[in-house]
Amino acid sequence: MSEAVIDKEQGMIECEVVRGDVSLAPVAMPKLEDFVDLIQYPIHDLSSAKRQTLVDQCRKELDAVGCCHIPDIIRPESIERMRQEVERQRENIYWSENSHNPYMTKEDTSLAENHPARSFERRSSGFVNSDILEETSDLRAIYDCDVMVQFVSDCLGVGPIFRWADPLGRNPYSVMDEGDYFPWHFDGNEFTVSVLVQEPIKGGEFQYSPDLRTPEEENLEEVAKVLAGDLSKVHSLILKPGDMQIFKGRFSMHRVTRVEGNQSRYIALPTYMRDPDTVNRPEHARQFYGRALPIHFEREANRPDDLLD
Ligand SMILES: O=C(O)CCC(=O)C(=O)O
Ligand SMILES: [Fe+2]
Repeated sequence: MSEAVIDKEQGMIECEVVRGDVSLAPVAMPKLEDFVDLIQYPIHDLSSAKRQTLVDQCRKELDAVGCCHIPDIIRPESIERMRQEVERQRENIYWSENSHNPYMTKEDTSLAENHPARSFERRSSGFVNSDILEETSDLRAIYDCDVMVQFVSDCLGVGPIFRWADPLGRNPYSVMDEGDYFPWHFDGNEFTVSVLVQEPIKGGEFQYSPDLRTPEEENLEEVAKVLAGDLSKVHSLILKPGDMQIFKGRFSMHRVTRVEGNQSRYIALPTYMRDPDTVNRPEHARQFYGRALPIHFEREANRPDDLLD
């Protein structure tokens, strides 16, 4: 649970993270300045001209190419703490070696053979699911902080937004070892923040086709073109550890190219939605995060839009 306090005179937001029973022995939780470079990026100070310039720039990039990139916003010490968390969680990673289509739905042979939902690619990658993040995890603190939610909302020009209700997918680490590949897909959530934690020696490049579909239009023809190898409208983003990107994963189809070399790629993925209740479809949860929970079945009929998924 977290609380943001807005000081109206100063226009400042303080981020206070409160968790569990306060009478228990205190746990050292990272504070905003422990993970964000607030000197270069004063995202906590609503009255700051520097913040406004940053938000304007992000909005422009999101409108132009469906994604914005903020270099070096997360402090190196925080990146190192997240890297160590992933290493400690190695044995708890859910690894997948399934084939999936861009919508994470089961094969439907009643569809035409050239329908994108019948195009399956093999994924090999893993997740440290959100439900097993450590209590003092920097990723958890970043996600719990209302300053971050407000900042992402301002950059997107969409508000209010909420942390995703999906207990597995809301803020996982995605892990890719040598040879792993994450195929083209749309996300179950609308907006994702990515923070690269460890870069591979080669490959592991994030590629996306901006705003390929809308809540009203699947745009199957263009989706099929990308799946067939037409990269003419595809963008690549080279991230460095500590960089942050914001992108619209439900509408921009994306993938991560094969990781080459013996250094794994780790990335933190806090996610956001316009509604506070929907979660992944059970099949999507199963394919991405290894299992579907009762909440995925209970809320299956409750969708954010009418898209295939
Ligand atoms: O690893 C990434 O950069 C993106 C992973 C991804 O697309 C996802 O988890 O849905
Ligand atoms: Fe994704």
